[in-house]
Amino acid sequence: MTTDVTAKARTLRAGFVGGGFMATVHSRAARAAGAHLGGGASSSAARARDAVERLGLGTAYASIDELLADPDIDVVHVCTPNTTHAGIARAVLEAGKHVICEKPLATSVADAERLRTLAAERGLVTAVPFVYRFHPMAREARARIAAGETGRLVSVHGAYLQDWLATQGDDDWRVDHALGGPSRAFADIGSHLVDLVEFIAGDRIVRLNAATRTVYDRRATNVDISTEDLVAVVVELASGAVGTLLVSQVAPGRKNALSIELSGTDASVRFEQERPDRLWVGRADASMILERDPARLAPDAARLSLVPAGHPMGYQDAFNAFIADAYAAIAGSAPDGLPGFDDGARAVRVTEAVLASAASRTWAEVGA
Ligand code: SOE
Repeated sequence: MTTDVTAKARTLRAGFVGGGFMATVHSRAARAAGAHLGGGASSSAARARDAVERLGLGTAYASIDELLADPDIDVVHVCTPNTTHAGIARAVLEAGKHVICEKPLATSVADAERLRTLAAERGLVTAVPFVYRFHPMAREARARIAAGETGRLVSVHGAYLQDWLATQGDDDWRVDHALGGPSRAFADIGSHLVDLVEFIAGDRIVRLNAATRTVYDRRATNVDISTEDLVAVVVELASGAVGTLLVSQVAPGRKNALSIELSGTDASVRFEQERPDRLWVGRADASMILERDPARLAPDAARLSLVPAGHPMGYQDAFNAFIADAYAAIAGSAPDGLPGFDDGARAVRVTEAVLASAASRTWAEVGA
């Protein structure tokens, strides 16, 4: 059954696959954007009923196929374990529906590229939640770099550190290669870091050299763990700038510490996800911290600034802005900076290069 994919006058109807933390965040954002929450599916009918009840999603579908066959669903949010993303996203597109798919979009470049091609052929809107792009101060950093304020980009210094897997007792489906895929820390959070660096810099990583470590090869329920707990990467960008990225899920005390610092010949900018309403602008003579104030921000940053100065914004706000833009794209507009399957595939390509470099202990070319 194919849904009419043209811009609709009626309220957008959203369906959800999965019922964990990300489905919760997606459904809150969908509600905030004014969608009708049509229903949910999961790996079993019982799990679907549970998710639908907890999240207030409407119909509990017995299967994903049943959800996809419902002509009343216009857009499907895919919030399932990593190795299932590509297959479900493909089925959504084949059902003629728009798709918002969690990262990693796929666990191989070949699968990600096939999805990209299919989405383009079908003319459907695709989105991947690289949501840190939606913090106003991240947009402000991007606008300042694009305007030439920082001069020629020379270096990039980024980190994404978490501790929810810091002890051997910590466990999760992401640790299981069969559900999480061949890369864990990098696919899960390194992908956000790469996306944000490239988005803010307006530049691309062209080659890299990575070292990975699996600190615990056994955890509470998972044994013979092959996926990485942490990764250190040296990168070269197309512009000639160089940089380092550290990605870890075993950094005690760090909850969701994504930070990026980009230095040009004239100035630096630094953005920290845990203090998202601030941007550090570094200069040799006088550095400053800009506090978010929509009246003083670049237009794109002001657009995403939902509340006035002094009223803090955070993670769910960024997510809400992402979903609002994805829905606006479905309604026919073209919001700047909406991450789609092109960007999802790009992150998969960088992830694959990280694993290849770490395995061979040599530099890896990232490709276009
Ligand atoms: C867990 O590492 C996680 O929820 C990621 O999967 C999200 O992408 C990130 O935004 C927060 O941490």
